[in-house]
Amino acid sequence: MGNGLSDRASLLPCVPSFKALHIVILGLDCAGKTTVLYRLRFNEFVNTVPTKGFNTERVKVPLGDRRRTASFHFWDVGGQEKLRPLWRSYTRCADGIVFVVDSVDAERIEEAKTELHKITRLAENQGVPVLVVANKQDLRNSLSLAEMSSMLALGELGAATPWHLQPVCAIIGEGLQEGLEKLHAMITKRRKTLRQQKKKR
Ligand SMILES: Nc1nc2c(ncn2[C@@H]2O[C@H](COP(=O)(O)OP(=O)(O)OP(=O)(O)O)[C@@H](O)[C@H]2O)c(=O)[nH]1
Ligand SMILES: [Mg+2]
Repeated sequence: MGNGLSDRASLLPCVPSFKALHIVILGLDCAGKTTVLYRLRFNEFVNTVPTKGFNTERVKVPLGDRRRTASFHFWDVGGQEKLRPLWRSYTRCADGIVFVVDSVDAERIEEAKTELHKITRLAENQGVPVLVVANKQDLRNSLSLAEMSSMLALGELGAATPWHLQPVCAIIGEGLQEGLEKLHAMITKRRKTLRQQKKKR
């Protein structure tokens, strides 16, 4: 577990990760990004502190029938407002984005929407698949998936951005495996399409 310094941030994300998929975990502060990361890495709940820079972990995720696995290299970047300008340097060579939203933070869902649309609209992120994690679904007053989809205006993400909205409880890990399988499928599909387009040229 490492909580890196932000001044190293622009240098590190593009370090070649062999065959692992480069996945960036973004979202507002306190959404549950680091909880997601450590649940995936250690398969247990880890108490977190606000991320001042980033955390990074490689994780092998079982797929489908569990006979196949995929290697993910996750970059969990702090979500505080002053850190958000750094997000762009992490998504520069991303295969996918995991965007974590706090399902009970109705007050800041508009802010989450703005950040989600801002990052997916960047030229270099065109077509990069997004797994939108509706986190904290264990809490009684969490918004429904339909409400979240509408409040985040997922339908307006643009035809170029494949996305999937996944209900999750990061504390116990519920929904994470399913979400990552969906993300992996979207990435595989995109790569296939890009290969076919390249062949046609
Ligand atoms: N009830 C509940 N609490 C959660 C869940 N996921 C995370 N939390 C709590 O939410 C708080 C913030 O979690 P973090 O993972 O530190 O949030 P973060 O998005 O990494 O925040 P920054 O590092 O500041 O960007 C912690 O107290 C977590 O225990 C969840 O699924 N359910
Ligand atoms: Mg964090």
